[in-house]
Amino acid sequence: MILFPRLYAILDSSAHESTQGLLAFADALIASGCTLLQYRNKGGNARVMLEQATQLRRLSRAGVPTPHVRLIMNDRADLCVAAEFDGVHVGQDDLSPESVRKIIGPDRWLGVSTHNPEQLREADLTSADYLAVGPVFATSSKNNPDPVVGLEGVRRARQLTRKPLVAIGGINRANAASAIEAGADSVAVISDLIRDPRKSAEEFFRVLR
Ligand code: TZP
Ligand code: MG
Repeated sequence: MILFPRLYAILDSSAHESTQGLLAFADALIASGCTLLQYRNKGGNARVMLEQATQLRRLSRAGVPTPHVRLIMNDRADLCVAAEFDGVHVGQDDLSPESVRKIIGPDRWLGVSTHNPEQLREADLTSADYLAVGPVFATSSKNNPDPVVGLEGVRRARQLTRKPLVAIGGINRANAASAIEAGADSVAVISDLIRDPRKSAEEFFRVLR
């Protein structure tokens, strides 16, 4: 069983004007103690993605000996391996978990997004290392989001799996503790980290203790 960080920060390339902006954002999060970050780029230009991912990898390995920072690639197993990331996160329309596993090998982390109990039960039977459930609350960070599952969806998910469970979608500093109380091990966040990543991450850590 893996020890799962309470805060799972998502670096969404569309929220940043440049690669430098994305890297500065990641740097602030790492400086605040974030040890699990996902790179998400729905633009889908593979070359840009690999370039940004490679720079994130370099950044995460630079500097003071902070605890190991895990970088997770959204959607793309090939780019995970190419950029020497630590794992991949896939949804219901991406490669299947077992296909991803063949590409990334036994040691990297594999996460799977689920939006209802059926998907969660199915994902629980795979070699996924953690499962995500959501959107827990309304979100504007995802195109065509599935229906909101609420805290009740988190509670139900908790009953269906022993894998680490990540709550995602509309999670902010005000409601994060409620997602953990409902049974999540971790919260994945895009928008509530954007404006002031350092302050925001520190506040997440404070409320998630
Ligand atoms: N999957 C379900 S909701 C979501 C994703 C990628 C977006 C989460 O972003 P935010 O801004 O934290 O609601
Ligand atoms: Mg996906």
